[in-house]
Amino acid sequence: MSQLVAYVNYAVDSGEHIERVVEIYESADCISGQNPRTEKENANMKTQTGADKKVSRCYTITVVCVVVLLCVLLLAAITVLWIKFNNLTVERKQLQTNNSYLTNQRNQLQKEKDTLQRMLEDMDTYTRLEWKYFNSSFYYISTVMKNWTESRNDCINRGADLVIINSTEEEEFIINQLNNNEAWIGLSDTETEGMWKWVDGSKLTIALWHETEPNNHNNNEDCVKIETDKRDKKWNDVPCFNTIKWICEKNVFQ
Ligand code: GN1
Ligand code: CA
Repeated sequence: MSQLVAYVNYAVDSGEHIERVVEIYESADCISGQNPRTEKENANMKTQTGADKKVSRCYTITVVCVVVLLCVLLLAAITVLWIKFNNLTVERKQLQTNNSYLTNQRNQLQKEKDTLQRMLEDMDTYTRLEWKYFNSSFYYISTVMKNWTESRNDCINRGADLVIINSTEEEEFIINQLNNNEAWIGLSDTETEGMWKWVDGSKLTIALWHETEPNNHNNNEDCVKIETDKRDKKWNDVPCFNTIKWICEKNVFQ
């Protein structure tokens, strides 16, 4: 049902011309088919249609404005998010770089910690075993006598090796510990005659031979002992099968 407002003219007794408004409710179908509008009705309808158009235009403009505003806001939001995303990407790359750097640092520190831990444990162990400490190394002087190879094996079994002498200070320290005895040191030319090598494969850094040594006496002297009981307390090459005491060395950094 729709509402139709109609103006009806009445002639009354007093001769006055009165207009009354009558509200008629009827179906739209009925209006279109059976009751053609009067001119006034049509004019009124036109007036209403114009107002509707204005309202409609106003509504359209409002909707367009809102849509444009929303688009602008959306664009702004996308731009802000894009900038933030790029910043986060850069930040993430930096964090990844930092992370790998810190991971390396941590691994390195972990290795250093393990080394120091092992050193402390070694120091504790060799101190309890009453090995003598000098300049980052512990020294053990045997109480029994063996040939050069067996002596070396004994040192290895103790977590060490035959002593390697790198300085006159170290030599003096060892001589003081030997108490006028002689002992094997970790020097030999078993592989090639005359090519003296320490047990770690290194060559001589200092040569503390007695003045007439090494002489490879009887062409059978490939192993070296340190002599403190006679002459000038220095090195002499002798047969490797001789049995004497020996000196082991454990460097805390190895
Ligand atoms: C000789 O003299 P003695 O025993 O201290 C030799 C050494 C040999 C050693 C072998 C001057 O020393 O070179 O290694 O025998 N000394 C000389 O036992 O020939
Ligand atoms: Ca000799």
